[in-house]
Amino acid sequence: MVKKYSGFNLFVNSLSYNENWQKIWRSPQPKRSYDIVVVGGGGHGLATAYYLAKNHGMRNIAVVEKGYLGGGNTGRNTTIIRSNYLWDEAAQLYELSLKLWEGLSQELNYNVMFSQRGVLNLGHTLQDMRDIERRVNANRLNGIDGEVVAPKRIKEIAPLINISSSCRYPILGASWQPRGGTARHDAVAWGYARAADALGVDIIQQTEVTDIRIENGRVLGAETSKGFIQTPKLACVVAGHSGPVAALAGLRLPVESRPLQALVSEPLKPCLDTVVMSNAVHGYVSQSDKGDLVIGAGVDGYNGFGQRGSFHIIEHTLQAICELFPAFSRVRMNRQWGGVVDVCPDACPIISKTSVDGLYFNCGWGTGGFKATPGSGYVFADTVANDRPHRLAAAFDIERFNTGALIDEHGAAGVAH
Ligand code: FAD
Ligand code: PYC
Repeated sequence: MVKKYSGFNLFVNSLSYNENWQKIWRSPQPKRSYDIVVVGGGGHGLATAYYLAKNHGMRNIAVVEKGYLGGGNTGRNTTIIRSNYLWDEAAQLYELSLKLWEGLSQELNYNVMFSQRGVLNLGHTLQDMRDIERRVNANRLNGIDGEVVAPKRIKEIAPLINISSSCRYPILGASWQPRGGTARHDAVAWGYARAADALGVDIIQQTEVTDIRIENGRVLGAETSKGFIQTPKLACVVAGHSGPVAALAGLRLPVESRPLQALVSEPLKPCLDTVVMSNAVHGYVSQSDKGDLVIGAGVDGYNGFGQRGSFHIIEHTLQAICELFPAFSRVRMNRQWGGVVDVCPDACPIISKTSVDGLYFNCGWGTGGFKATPGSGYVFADTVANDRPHRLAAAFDIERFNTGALIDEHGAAGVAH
């Protein structure tokens, strides 16, 4: 039951450094065995556990997280949500996700602050505009909202943007997805965690999976920093750490881990109530509910696991943002950070069984997996529960790297890899 707090209680509890506050999920010690262990307590792992419990009636599940919930890319991303991908397979998966976002606060009874403020993907060259037209047409054939808009309309949507034709990369148009937007990243992790915990899922933080025990081609369980946990099904959702975790099972995944940075400004009065992305000048920006400008760009140009990036990327990103929004050149930046994203050669995820029975991977979301959190958890839970790909996950099986049936979404990924 959710405890009610009066204003006085709130005041007293604030002085207790949260000690008396009701915890919104339990922190159990790991049991000796579970029916399924999900490795990784980011949004995707927590959503997977939630849908395993909710849609598949499974109760004996653990989520094992080496740090704290959402401390990976989930809590480090710029929270842009859209479903305007080019190819049917990707568009349908991201659109499932967008539909789930539309009811997620109600579903979880937790405000994930999903805000459908629309997303503009700008075009600066004739080739950009051809690509945008092709993508918008493909989206509409898939029943996904989208239109091609001209600079005048872009200026109405984002009045501070510079649509002058005399700048270095003039804006020629954009794709506009009104149902796209943003959500509050840590609320997504916490909302799924609370709902999963209420269905009996054990959420175990500060516990690293250090080895995967396999016998006769089957998973037996995971060695962790809190001891061995037996399980017939291990579902790995560890984003930038997918390569090293797969190596624990002797597997090599077609992913590369790269730093991806973001930064936020000092808080401003409301001045941008949509999301603007530009692949050509290379930056994206939205304004958070606190007023900060939330800004990002492309991945750093080298592989690595450090959650930081190179200074020249920050400089380049801010040049791009100032080119689009000259007024922002006077804004001071507050904080900068990096995450580690796992990038597949076709800029699409892997949602898949593996050659080891009972071992599953959901990874390779690269720079764009936050938007997919609900849909990814939904189809991965179904895949793991039934030991066969969900209909919308089938095209994302790891086998595509053997068959060559790649789904090239570099264009729609909107962020350079
Ligand atoms: P994570 O949140 O990274 O969770 C994986 C978890 O696994 C981590 O918490 C980690 O600690 C844990 N883990 C790793 N190894 C182990 C182990 N051995 N044992 C136990 N636990 C382990 N996507 C968008 O759609 N829109 C955006 O605007 C966007 N912007 C981005 C901006 C930045 C700066 C970054 C870094 C990413 C961005 N992304 C964006 C991508 C998005 O953040 C990710 O694709 C998504 O959050 C991945 O979620 P996840 O739950 O799979 O991974
Ligand atoms: O995939 O839309 C996206 C995105 C925006 C910023 C980072 N990724």
